[in-house]
Amino acid sequence: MKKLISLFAVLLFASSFSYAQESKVVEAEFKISGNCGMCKARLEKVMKIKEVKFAKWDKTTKLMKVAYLSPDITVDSLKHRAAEVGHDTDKFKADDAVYAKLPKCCLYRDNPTTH
Ligand SMILES: [Cu+2]
Repeated sequence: MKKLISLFAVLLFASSFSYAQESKVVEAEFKISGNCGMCKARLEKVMKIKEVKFAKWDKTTKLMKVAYLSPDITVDSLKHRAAEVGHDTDKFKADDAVYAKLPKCCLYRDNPTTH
């Protein structure tokens, strides 16, 4: 019985903790390397998850503007998503193999352009 009560106490504590961390939409802006409209489409597509309410990347400034649910996800997790499809960020670099498979116009490391 004692064990059961302490189990309940733990559960109660855990649930009150999750109540305290209510999700809210926060905005952020961060740089992602890229070149063109195809990069834009790729980057905005990879940000399309339910925790992201808004995502827009500017090919001239290279800035990604997002509105996302915090603390459900983090900016770092979004930077990671960008790196996974071949785009470098300050935090995560894309795999060379993934980068090499990008269309020629998107190869921002070798030929930075904005067209
Ligand atoms: Cu591109």
